[in-house]
Amino acid sequence: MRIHNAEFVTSAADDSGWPSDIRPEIAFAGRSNVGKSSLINNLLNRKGLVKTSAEPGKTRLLNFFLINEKYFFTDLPGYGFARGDKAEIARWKPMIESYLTGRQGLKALVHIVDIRREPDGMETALAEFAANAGLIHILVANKSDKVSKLASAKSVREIEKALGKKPILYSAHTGEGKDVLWKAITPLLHERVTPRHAPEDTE
Ligand SMILES: Nc1nc2c(ncn2[C@@H]2O[C@H](COP(=O)(O)OP(=O)(O)OP(=O)(O)O)[C@@H](O)[C@H]2O)c(=O)[nH]1
Ligand SMILES: [Mg+2]
Repeated sequence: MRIHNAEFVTSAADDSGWPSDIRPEIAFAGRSNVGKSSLINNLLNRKGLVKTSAEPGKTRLLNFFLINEKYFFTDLPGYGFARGDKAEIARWKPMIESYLTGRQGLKALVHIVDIRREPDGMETALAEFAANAGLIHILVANKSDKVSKLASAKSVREIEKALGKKPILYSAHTGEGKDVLWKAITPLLHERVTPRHAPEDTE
């Protein structure tokens, strides 16, 4: 897709801060430091649109970006920057979960993992949560430039085994995988926005 416009809209901790207009929306989530913000910049061919950092925990709020004046991309805060920190999880979980279940217009969760890291229980929980919330779950293994072809094939098998699907190989530094990810996202942007219900409403 040709990106003629990409702009930051707002940051929010909860639904009172989400943009009020509803458009097709794609969210990007994953562990802290996996390269969520870098990947969004790479996907949009913008260098500094989304703030990135070598220090984990840079993105603390939900950040909304308006793309081509038509779609929202949301950069979600990462989890796991303070390993096992209960206060961190207590802040992160409701912020993400209420967004994933309640945000009208949200079509898909792009779940980003680090190619070098075997997925743990947090990753499985996020994938399951997205599916239960009725979202399309797109799995991406980022930082492919950091490993050899051989090591990356092995990691892909491990990630597939843990999370039940083959990830799209991506490098936010070289742009590997960009076309494949756009192919997965583009049709969703052209779908009609229909009301979503939290899982408990549908029973
Ligand atoms: N080699 C390599 N480094 C990457 C890649 N993507 C991101 N990085 C680096 O990883 C670090 C973290 O990147 P961010 O994009 O800030 O990661 P994030 O997931 O948004 O992090 P939080 O906001 O803290 O959750 C930075 O130093 C990036 O330059 C990649 O594909 N390859
Ligand atoms: Mg970030």
